[in-house]
Amino acid sequence: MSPALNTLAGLILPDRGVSPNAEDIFQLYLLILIMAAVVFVGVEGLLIWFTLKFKARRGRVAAQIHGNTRLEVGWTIGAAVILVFITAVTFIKLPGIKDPAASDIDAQGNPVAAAAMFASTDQPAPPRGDSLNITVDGQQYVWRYQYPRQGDKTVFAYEEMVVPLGMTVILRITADDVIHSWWIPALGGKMDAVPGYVNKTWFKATKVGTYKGQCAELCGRNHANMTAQVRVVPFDEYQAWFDREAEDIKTARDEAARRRDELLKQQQEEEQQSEQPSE
Ligand SMILES: [Cu+2]
Repeated sequence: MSPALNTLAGLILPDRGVSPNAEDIFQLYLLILIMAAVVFVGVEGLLIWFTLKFKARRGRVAAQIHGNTRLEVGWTIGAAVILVFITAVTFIKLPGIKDPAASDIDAQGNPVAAAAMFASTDQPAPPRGDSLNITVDGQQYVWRYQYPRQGDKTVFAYEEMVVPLGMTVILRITADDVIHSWWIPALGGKMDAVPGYVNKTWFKATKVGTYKGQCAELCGRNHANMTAQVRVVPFDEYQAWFDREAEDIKTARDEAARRRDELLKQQQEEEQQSEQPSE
């Protein structure tokens, strides 16, 4: 595409999806946009043409017309057909948006064969069960991500989520204080983060990169600063990041525990000293 066309597309189109659900949303948007554009150009074109063709002229008398059954039935049926078509396509696309796709890799990062899409009324486990389950917690004004433990390693992160390429990532979304909304446009639709309730959504990134988003529910005075990004990296890089984070968190925890013990001991010593009668 030429630069001018690209700029125009950037203005009127949402981010191109790099996750199957985001791509389905993009295609639905594009389909409805094109149909709406055809209707818009048709209606406005006729309007402008009629305004010029039938404008007032000296000596001309306007015809008085009352109803046209064929035309009226025609545009009623036409509009109905368009709506039924959009509804049908939407329902065809919905399962692919809602239900997690099969992961391209397993928990050890080994590639697995692609599996078929499927439909369900609630979010089921992805086919074959391979997934990375991350809890997303909205807090005024930051996103917190809790990763599943690997052995004795625990990892959490703020603001930036790091995930492996091709892995189906299941998000369990909740909030601590007020309602927030998780949204990384390139990776799928919005999902509300509600205190005391868990909403589920998912994505499977098909391209390495950093995808930005931001809280999509006005949640307080710093709402605008509540950004989020997902960094998609090859599996080995992800595992290295996970191990490093786990190590850092463990070091920080050990250090905090050591300081706590130290303070406790100091306090006990002071108490003992004050109990001793002064001479
Ligand atoms: Cu928020």
